[in-house]
Amino acid sequence: MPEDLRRVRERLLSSERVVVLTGAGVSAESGVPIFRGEGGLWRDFRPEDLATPQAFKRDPVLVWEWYDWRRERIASARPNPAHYAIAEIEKRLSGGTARAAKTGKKRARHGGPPGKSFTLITQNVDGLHSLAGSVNILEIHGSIWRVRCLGCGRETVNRDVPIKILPHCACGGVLRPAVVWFGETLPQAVIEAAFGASSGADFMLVAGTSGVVEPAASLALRAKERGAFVAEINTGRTPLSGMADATLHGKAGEILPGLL
Ligand code: BV8
Ligand code: ZN
Repeated sequence: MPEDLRRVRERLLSSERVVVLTGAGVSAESGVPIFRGEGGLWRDFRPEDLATPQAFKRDPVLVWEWYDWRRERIASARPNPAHYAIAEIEKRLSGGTARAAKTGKKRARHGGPPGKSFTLITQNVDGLHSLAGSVNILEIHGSIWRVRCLGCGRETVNRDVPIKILPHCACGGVLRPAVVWFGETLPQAVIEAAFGASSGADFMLVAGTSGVVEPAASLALRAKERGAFVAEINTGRTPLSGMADATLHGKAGEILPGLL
């Protein structure tokens, strides 16, 4: 086993408060297109051009065509070994939810024997982490399967593939994807939980993110500042690579199972 992988594995095994931060690279091997870099997202648009309230106001049909195309791709995607490995790490840290259920002891949401905790913070909106069995998840950019009415504000799950464009709410209002767009603040409670978990972590794994989007990228810096061991898994270098204690170069779906 390569030296750096062994080092990260040992560190993970001896850690109590583990946080994993994921980006689109973790879903790449499930066939879900990443945002930046080769195989980038859609026609010749940049996410910053489409994932904004201004873009939706200007051309809601174009933005819905983009989300409909992604929903279609995601609907036929399955979790890959990276998703399953992250779910397994959580299970081991929370003493295996199955065992917890057997002892009947009610474990706190974060599960885990006293002192041990696991939090998954994902920028991904595809829902593949929960499909793979992850439980304690903070979806900081929302979910592509939830929609919100611009009229009455109601938020519901909508899994129509394809979705009728332009979708409307029963109240007549236009529906938008319930995701966080550029220039929009992340839900206060979710971002507080994410910074709280990152501040208290003794180990953070950052996998498959280009580390350019804020405030997600700052979560890794926060963990590092507060003394966590930060390991990065990525096929390329990112602005976070310099501060990481270990950088595992390669595909998340191949490296993560090696950590178990
Ligand atoms: C906010 C929507 C407060 C959901 C997304 C100026 C004005 C206004 C704001 C800003 C500004 N300057 C900066 C900002 C902040 C802005 C921002 O960060 N801009 C960036 C572009 C500079 N952020 C915001 O606006 C955030 N809100 O700050 O509120 C505020 C409010 C007003 C004014 C100021 C501040 C909101 C951020 C959320 C934006 N929403 N998406 C959706 O449609 O999905 S972001 C979008 O990028 C996705 O959500 C995605 O999750 C996210 C990050 O991308 P990654 O996940 O990292 O994916 P990417 O393709 O980039 O990289 C993939 C990586 O994987 C690569 O490194 C690749 O090498 C690697 N890889 C590929 N294959 C594999 C792999 N690794 C391992 N294995 C593989 N197989
Ligand atoms: Zn409505």
